[in-house]
Amino acid sequence: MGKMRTHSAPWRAAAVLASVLLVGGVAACGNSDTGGGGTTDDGKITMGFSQVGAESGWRTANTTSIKEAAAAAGIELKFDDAQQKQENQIKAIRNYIQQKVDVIAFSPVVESGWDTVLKEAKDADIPVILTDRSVDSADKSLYKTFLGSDFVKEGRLAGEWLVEQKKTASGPVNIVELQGNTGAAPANDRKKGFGEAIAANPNLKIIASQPGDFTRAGGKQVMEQFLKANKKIDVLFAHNDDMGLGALEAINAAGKVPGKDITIITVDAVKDGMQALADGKFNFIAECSPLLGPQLMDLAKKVHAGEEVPPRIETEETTFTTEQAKEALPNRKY
Ligand code: GYE
Repeated sequence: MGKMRTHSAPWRAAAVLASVLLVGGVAACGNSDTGGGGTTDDGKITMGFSQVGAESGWRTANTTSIKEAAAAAGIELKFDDAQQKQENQIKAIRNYIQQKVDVIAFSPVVESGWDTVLKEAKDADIPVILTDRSVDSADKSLYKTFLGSDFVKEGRLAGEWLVEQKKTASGPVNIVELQGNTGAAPANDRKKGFGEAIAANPNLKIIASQPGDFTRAGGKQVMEQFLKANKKIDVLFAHNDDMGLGALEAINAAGKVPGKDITIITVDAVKDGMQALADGKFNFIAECSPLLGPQLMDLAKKVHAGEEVPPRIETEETTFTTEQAKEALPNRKY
């Protein structure tokens, strides 16, 4: 008996520990809406979505589109706002892997540095869909598809319009550029497309180019610097409407007339941008549609069912002049 007693204390401690762990485990599972499994008992698909942030009108419209489309498609959405930080996105994706969601979708804030976490999702057999922005991973098997715009094309359309406008210019045309957040696909690609297009006319020169992080505050602040440092600015190319709208304040404060003294070209065509264009403060917008929700939910259903999907699905978009903006504005959804 005595012997048993001496053994029973550590054994009991181990048993208590085991039951604590067990209860902890059950509690952890209880916290997850999926009960630790992928598809819930009612057959609902669960999607874990990591959003870039809420930096622009485009982003807000994109988030609304995704939430509404998930509800309409009967998909349970777990949504995380990464506040423009890659580390937050990686954390959210790891959480989704742990929760064993059925599908992970995300819009990568920057292009590089995703291989490790994408590999973890692949090893866990959870399909990943890239939406809006892409990654630069060489291994394309790390994700099922990329749904979004052709950002190089948007930059090129903006540049081609400017080349046409300035075809009779006899002297230098000084351009300043407000870039999106450093390392983001739309910042890299819009810069590339625009640069390639304006190379057609050696008079067109980018004299300054800085990130304004796709925000109004960033656009205003960087435009102020541009105006201080450069006497003659003929054109502003902003990688999105919000930065262009922020820049309007700086241009007005400097006593210049936006749309006249400085030609303004942006990308997105959200309502506030279209209004500025209709009012003649902007001169041209290359559209980028944020309404990706319905297509994303369709793709989620397909990859969940094991169906093949095309590796790249491009959003359809157009461009707007002032006249076209006036016509389109009343029916604009975002
Ligand atoms: O143009 C900008 C947003 O990734 C296409 O991100 C998106 C861009 C969009 O902040 O307004």
